Amino acid sequence: MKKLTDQIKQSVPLLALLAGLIVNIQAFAETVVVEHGYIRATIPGTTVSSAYMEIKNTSKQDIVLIGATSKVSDRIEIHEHVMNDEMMRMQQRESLTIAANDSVVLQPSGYHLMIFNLAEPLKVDANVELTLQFSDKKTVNILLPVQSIKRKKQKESAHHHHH
Ligand SMILES: [Cu+2]
Repeated sequence: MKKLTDQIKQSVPLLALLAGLIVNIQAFAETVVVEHGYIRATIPGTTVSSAYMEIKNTSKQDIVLIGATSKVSDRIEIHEHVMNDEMMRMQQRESLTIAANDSVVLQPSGYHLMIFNLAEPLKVDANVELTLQFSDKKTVNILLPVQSIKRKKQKESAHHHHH
């Protein structure tokens, strides 16, 4: 049982790598590299989730992310967290510019893709196809593994035991 769990854990970085490879297949996507991507598993009783990743723009022109689409949801928004009266709040952004030869990180408490109206819960170790929509009708397809925040914590503590 322990070995099986280890294998599942190891498959997560592999899938992130795969997401990167799939991105490279398309023409425009050759200049856009998505790494460390994942989607949060849904909390029981909710129909929302969020996606995180690092988007690298290796081209000499700025690119502008304007949204995302997926079969799992009809409403995905670009969000950011802002400090408001010493409270962290989420707000929608119309777009997210990734400067030439630069990258933007979508991460908890920062930028993220907010996924609403999930028809089915997202379960750990499933994969979700997402199409990133950029200005000028450019798109990049990515495959993101579903991860739970709980698992990440377990991973870290397991790592510490090795030392
Ligand atoms: Cu949000």
